[in-house]
Amino acid sequence: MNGIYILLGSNMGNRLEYLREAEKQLILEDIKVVDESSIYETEPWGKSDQDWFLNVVLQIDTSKEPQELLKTILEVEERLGRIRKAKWGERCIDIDILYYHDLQIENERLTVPHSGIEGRKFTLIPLVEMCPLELHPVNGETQMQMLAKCSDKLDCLLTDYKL
Ligand code: PH2
Ligand code: MG
Ligand code: MG
Repeated sequence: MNGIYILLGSNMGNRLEYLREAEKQLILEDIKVVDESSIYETEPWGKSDQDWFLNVVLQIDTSKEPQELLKTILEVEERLGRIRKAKWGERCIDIDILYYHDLQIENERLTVPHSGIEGRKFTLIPLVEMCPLELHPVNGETQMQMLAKCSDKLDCLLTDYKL
């Protein structure tokens, strides 16, 4: 995997505004957005009794090491008013690190590559759009191969929303 990829998600309030504001705040924190996927409207994964999400993947560039990037992301989530309730439950903004080049990290705060990539179409579809042939550093598969194998049947609809 060449690049740092993050996933933004929102399923509360003005979802598109939350995604836009999150991107703005990240840019203010010395994070450069190199590329962005389309925005997808996605059926809630893991906990179905909640509203649909908007999801988008950003490729970013930053001099921040992973732990420092995570700290910035948590600060931005907090600034946007995120309140942590149920696992997989509704949130006005969620920002997850998917890949940090080929780095593999596993500690109590952070798992990179993100452990949910292979099982979630709302993550794989935007990744396939951006970098179909990049390899997952642990399983060695391309984004496309993972999507082809993915058993997630939840809807992931292309929108024409723009950040
Ligand atoms: N995030 C979750 C749980 N479920 N479902 C969709 N569609 N999109 C998400 O971003 C999402 C989810 C936990 O972070
Ligand atoms: Mg998440
Ligand atoms: Mg998160």
